Amino acid sequence: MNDERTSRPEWVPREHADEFATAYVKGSDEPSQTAAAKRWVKRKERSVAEYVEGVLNNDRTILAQAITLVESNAAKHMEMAQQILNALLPHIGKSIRIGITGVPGAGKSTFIEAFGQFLCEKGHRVAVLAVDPSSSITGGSILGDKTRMENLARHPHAFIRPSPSGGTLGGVHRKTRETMLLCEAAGYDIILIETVGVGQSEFVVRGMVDFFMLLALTGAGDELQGMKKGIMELVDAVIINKADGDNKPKALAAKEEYNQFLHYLRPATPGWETKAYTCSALHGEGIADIWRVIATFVTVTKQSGVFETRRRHQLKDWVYAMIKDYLETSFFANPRVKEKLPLIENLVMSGTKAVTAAVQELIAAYEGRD
Ligand SMILES: Nc1nc2c(ncn2[C@@H]2O[C@H](COP(=O)(O)OP(=O)(O)O)[C@@H](O)[C@H]2O)c(=O)[nH]1
Ligand SMILES: [Mg+2]
Repeated sequence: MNDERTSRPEWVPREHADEFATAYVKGSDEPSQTAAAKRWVKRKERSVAEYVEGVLNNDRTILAQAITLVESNAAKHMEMAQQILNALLPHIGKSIRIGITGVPGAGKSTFIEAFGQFLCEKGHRVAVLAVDPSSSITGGSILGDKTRMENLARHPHAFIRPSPSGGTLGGVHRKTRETMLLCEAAGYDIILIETVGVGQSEFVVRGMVDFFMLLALTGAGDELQGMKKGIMELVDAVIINKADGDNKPKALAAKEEYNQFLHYLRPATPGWETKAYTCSALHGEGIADIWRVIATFVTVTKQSGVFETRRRHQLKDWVYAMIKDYLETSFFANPRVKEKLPLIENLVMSGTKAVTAAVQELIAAYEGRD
């Protein structure tokens, strides 16, 4: 009776097995994988035209699937993603792109939750993306953020996508940029990009947004010293967050301090004076003022042409960034280079081989001239 396909449930006592009429047919050992595979088959059946139509109709499921294609490293998916993006080209670029950086704990996610809801209530459609190079190592630090953006995530006019994981910063760069374009085609007119400011990520985000802001805390003196040199020259506004309760006087003092400091710096955007402002993301205070600042920025820079010029340069820079990323990946993935690298590295470190000679040898190996 106990053939291969039927089994007794675990709770049936072995010695009384015959008294129980219960038996079940063994299923697959990996039901979830089967389900995922089925979904994948279904997804694969979608044509480029269906993706394009779905994104343009702001079908969130199809938008999310199109983003998954963009995030995939498989050549087949990349090819399809490019066809989709090409078809969507006339519908992109019509949003305001805003980048937000700051140390962990500055309140970026809390700010985005408050700011995003404020914008949705004003009738905007808001997409929230993240550039988080650490997520590929830690397995996604944005996960905690998503729960913090609970209210915004539930809003029908908001779309939140965590940072793509894995790969080089260049890879994350491409994926985030293309995700942004898909969101624009889907009708999101405000794009918020959060970054933790690790490594080069603030340069990457500055290179894809119109307006870039730093979320700071009180105690500007300490913070300015600890902060990476140059960040202040990248931003269009410094927002002193947590200006509430006992912290408020300190926040106002910090604002003055930042303003004095900013006065001596070259502004990030020609014709725009970078200034400090205060807000309380937690209590939603100062949020409307920050939106007014951004709206003024957009008007001023569109009138002067700086807005459009920056976008054009960003496109050009993107071409070069992608070429560099491609070449770097291709170089280190080259089997000849891989074979030679550890030995040459050792020779250089032990002082037996000069750096330039080592590099020339590796490049020769890469180009097949060795
Ligand atoms: N008092 C106060 N706390 C805040 C404010 N904004 C954020 N926080 C708190 O600061 C902590 C870090 O916030 P979070 O948004 O996760 O920071 P992130 O790491 O920059 O994304 C959380 O405990 C927040 O509740 C604020 O305006 N006032
Ligand atoms: Mg966060």
